[in-house]
Amino acid sequence: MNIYNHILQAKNDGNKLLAVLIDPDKFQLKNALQFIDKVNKSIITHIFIGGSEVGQNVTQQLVEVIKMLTDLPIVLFPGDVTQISKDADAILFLSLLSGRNPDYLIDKQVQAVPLLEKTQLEVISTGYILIESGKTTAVQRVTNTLPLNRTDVDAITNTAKAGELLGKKLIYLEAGSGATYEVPAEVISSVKNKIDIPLIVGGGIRTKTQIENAFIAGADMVVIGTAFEEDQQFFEQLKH
Ligand code: 1GP
Repeated sequence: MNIYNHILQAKNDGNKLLAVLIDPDKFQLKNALQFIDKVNKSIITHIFIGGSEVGQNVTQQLVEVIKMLTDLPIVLFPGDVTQISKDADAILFLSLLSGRNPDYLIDKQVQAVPLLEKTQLEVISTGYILIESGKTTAVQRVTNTLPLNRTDVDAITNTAKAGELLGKKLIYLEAGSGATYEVPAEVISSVKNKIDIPLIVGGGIRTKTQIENAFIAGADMVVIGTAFEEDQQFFEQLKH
């Protein structure tokens, strides 16, 4: 089964998914063996690879190494076209729907086409929505866009619905890596009630309770980067 159909099936069956986000810019290759061993023994279902500010070729190297160490699906979550690796399994083909910068709505995607044509990557069209989270995050800085106001539930929900109507296969609510506040539960549940496609939520989630709250509110998949980077004991805590 391809990766999207698996996510869709999990959503329909009510099985929750958890992704670890590895940022090639921050991750030390020498720690890969130990880190991925923890990932393999945990409840994590997907490995996302990507970041807002990543040097050329770093992603390709990282994907090659991680692929040797795990059977989990490797999904690119690219901040730029330079982060496309043919050795991953799938790519979230992101369009930044919360912003009004044409570069991140359509231009990067056009640039990506000739690169994607050289790969077998499963391309998953994803509406990416950045939500204000208490500080200026890297996504905001790099894309030069404003996040949506976290209290404007209608604007966020309508943006997500517009993404679905445009044909996106996933909606990703993003507070930004290292966010002070995660996406509010009322935002997640409002979006969930409005769309039929799977819903991913990430940014600023650091505790088991926050993960559970996101799932209860309606997230089908939660993505965590910083908490695993900073505290590998967190893998253990999630088992209980
Ligand atoms: C994934 O950007 C997030 O959507 C990851 O955020 O690093 O705060 O977990 P954290």
